[in-house]
Amino acid sequence: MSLELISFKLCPYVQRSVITLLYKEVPFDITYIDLNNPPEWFQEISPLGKVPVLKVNGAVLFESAVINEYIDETTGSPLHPTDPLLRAQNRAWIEYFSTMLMTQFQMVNAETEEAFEARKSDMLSQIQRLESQLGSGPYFNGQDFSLADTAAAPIFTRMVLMNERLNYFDPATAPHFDQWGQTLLAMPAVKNSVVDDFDELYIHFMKNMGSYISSRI
Ligand SMILES: N[C@@H](CCC(=O)N[C@@H](CS)C(=O)NCC(=O)O)C(=O)O
Repeated sequence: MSLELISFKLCPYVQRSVITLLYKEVPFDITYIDLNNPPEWFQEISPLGKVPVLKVNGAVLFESAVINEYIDETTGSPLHPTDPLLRAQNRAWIEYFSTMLMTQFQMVNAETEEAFEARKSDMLSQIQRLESQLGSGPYFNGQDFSLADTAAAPIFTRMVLMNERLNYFDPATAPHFDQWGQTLLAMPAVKNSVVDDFDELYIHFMKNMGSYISSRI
């Protein structure tokens, strides 16, 4: 099976698929594009103009949750739970993590202090709701690493860099969430899921957004 992942270096949704592929030790090629100036071939194959796109022997898949399930179903032992109720719950939480990623982006993008504070408050509420869902770990479902973990890890990759500079989240307020993040960030599949200069690129991105936080980074 030939797999080619179409990526943008800073995209958290692509990162989810990279984590799944690395964790399952599946060989793949990765092609980076500039989303500000997407090539014509990409616009032709990506129905929503978004990454990730996964080309499977030339066939196109899009949407990170769908791509991850496809990778999971066709390689190695499944990461998604086998119990249908737990699997459905995991799918719902994966959607929740997508909302958190969007809130995180809105924090970066907020033009005014007021808008930033509103999005920060959304993020902290979302963390609290998630905290009440988490057990003692180490993973989202307890002992078993799953697609829910691969979908949540990109939140932590960015949150660490933001929080070092903006100090908006106190780990003591959500200890399970914090511990879970530390566990995920220590995993080789997560560490290696971004480009080597990711931190510099993300900080540059925040600084040059022209948003409220740009001057505070
Ligand atoms: N729901 C999509 C979201 C993907 C997404 O928003 N990708 C962003 C980059 S991180 C994108 O390609 N944006 C380009 C655009 O919206 O034009 C998924 O989970 O794959």
